[in-house]
Amino acid sequence: MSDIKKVNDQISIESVGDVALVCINFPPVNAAGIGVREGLSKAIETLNAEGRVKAIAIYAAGRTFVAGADITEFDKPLMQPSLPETLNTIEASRIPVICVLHGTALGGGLELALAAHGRIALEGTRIGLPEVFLGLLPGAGGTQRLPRLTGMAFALDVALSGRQVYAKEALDQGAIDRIASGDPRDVALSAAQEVVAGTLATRRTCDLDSELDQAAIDGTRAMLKKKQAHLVSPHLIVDAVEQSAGDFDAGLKFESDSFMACLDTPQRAGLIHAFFGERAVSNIAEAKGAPRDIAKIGVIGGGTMGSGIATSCLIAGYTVRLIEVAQEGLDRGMATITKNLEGAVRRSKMSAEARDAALGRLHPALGLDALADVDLVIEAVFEQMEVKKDIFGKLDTICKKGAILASNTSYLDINEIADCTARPGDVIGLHFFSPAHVMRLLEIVQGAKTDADVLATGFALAKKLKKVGVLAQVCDGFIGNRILAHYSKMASYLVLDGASPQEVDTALEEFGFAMGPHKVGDLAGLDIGWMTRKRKAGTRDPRERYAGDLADRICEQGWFGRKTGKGYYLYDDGAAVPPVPNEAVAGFIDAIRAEKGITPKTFSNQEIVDRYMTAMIVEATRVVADGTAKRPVDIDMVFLFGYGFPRFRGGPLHYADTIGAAELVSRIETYAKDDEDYWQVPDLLRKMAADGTSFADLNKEG
Ligand code: T1G
Repeated sequence: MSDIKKVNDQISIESVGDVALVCINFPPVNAAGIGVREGLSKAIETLNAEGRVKAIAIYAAGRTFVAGADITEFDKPLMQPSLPETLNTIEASRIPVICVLHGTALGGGLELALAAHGRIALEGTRIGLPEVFLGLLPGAGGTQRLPRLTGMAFALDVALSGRQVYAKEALDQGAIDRIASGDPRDVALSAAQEVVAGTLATRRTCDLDSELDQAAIDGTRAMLKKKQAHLVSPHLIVDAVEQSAGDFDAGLKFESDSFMACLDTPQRAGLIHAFFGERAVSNIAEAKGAPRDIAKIGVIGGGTMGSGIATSCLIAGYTVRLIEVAQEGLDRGMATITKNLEGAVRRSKMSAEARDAALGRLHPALGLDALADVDLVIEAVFEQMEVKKDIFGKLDTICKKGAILASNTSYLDINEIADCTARPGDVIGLHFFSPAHVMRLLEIVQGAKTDADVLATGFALAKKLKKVGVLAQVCDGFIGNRILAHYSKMASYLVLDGASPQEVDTALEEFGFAMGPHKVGDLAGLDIGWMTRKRKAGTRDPRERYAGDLADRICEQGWFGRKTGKGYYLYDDGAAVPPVPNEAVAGFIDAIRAEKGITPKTFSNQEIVDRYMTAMIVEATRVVADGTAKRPVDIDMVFLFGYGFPRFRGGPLHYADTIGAAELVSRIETYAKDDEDYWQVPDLLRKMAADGTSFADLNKEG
């Protein structure tokens, strides 16, 4: 016989004999919002005051146990009880309290479980402390309680990596006490009854000791100094875990103070913007239509892009037909896909069985006729309009009615391609980023005649491929490459005007980029840009300052970067040593400056960052203003997921808000004194400066 009583909209108590089951029900992920916190506190206080039951089990309804604090509350005033207070109430309960976990018990959700006197996880449960992804540290006892159960080394690994830990590992490490199967409520009932029967031991985590593991602490500090010096929260996580070796309450206080310090950092704002932005970009009307059914995908082109796209589709479970024009190319593509899948197994991204199944769904073929029965074609051949138009003209007659015809072009006009078919409504741009089976960005390019369900299918495909789909309108370079084409000139201008390539790279790496633009160019191959410049030579605007002098001179030596051992830097074949500047480049720079009568200036790191970032922001503003991108947040996500923009900065336009439109306008006007053609204030930015509005305001307007 059970009696269910609602504490509030999120929390209910079910009394069954001498145990009580507390159910959390706050869709979609049972985030620990104010209602959950109030309800849990009240439930525990009431049950202790009544003293009727001998054990309490907390579980959650829906898809997952508590997935963390309610991130939407972070920009609002703190509402009591805080999560730490709620968890301390649970831990102090006279009646033993256990938690039953399922789905993803993350952040505050895991901390809730750690504050209980015992933990049971259903099979398939994952636990984790992803606060570090948000520029935070566990702020509700995680840094104090987890080490008491598992030791410092595991606690540091989990809190700093933010990774999700499967139940088996969590059990082995002592973070949970048992793995069970069944419905969360039924497992909660039987576990509570076991507590009463004495067959399931319980103890307060705060009563345990956390043994100082100095080696783990010191080793972690050394790693962070090298890899994450510019981030705030990881270092505080180590400090807090170290404090767990001391007095529990003092440790909680240290953790709380550290958490509040992180809450105010621009890094936290940037990372939270990234978290919600990743979801917002596909949460748009264009993505909501009913998608077409896709099961078989044809990929045309077995080169780097085509193989990467095919790999991504295979990993997602699709059947893939790989098309090439010659057997050699087809064999090369098949070999690349096989290697990509082996890599996925090696990185534990897929099992060996899944790899074999994927290879079983891969069907190579010569010629386009093999595409008659596919649901979607993704063309990934050479970036030449004539080649693409010829292919799409043939696909139009070969492919079945309703098949979607997509081009992976990185900048060509989708409308021109669509118009060489009798079915422009079925044509769309799906711009993947190399390596396509690793990079998460997918620019979904809407042609003027692309059907609504085709667009929706693009977003559904992105989700299935675990990619971040961003809507882009047709223009040269769409969103990312159009903006890149503008600000990459700034890196060249800075070098011609006085900085060295390595000074530009160092300044931008200190800003947070993993690699500066010259190292990126060397990695990608300088010949790619060289070919583009030569292709565009005839149409280049004579008024514009040419940015390719130095790169052309380097390429004319046959130096294309890492693949030739020489570029802006020198590369020691296979050696793990960092690249050293190519001294010959300095000679080219001096010669070009002399030819152009340039007196070199000195640029501080900040000046380099300011000019480079302002150039990026200028073109990004234009891309928002002309509607190529739907909102500023869409551009931010393009740069986080496709261009290695430092995630803690939130993206170029989130970063722009930390400077402000008025200051940006003033900077551009100052720079324009040296080059008024390159430096022009976008009308939208001037309006924002006049109105005192931000890109965040534009995001809200949608
Ligand atoms: N708070 C508020 N909303 C959240 C949320 C959260 N913690 N997590 C997810 N959502 C929303 C999300 O925005 C989306 O909304 C919907 O739920 C489905 O999410 C004190 C301070 C749990 C693995 O960082 O990793 O605890 O778009 O699309 O792919 O120490 O959500 O539908 O309107 O991602 O199945 C720590 C973040 C917080 C976990 C599910 N926790 N969430 O993935 O669904 S800080 C996290 C996730 C903290 C304490 C600290 C994932 C997921 P909408 P979704 P999913």
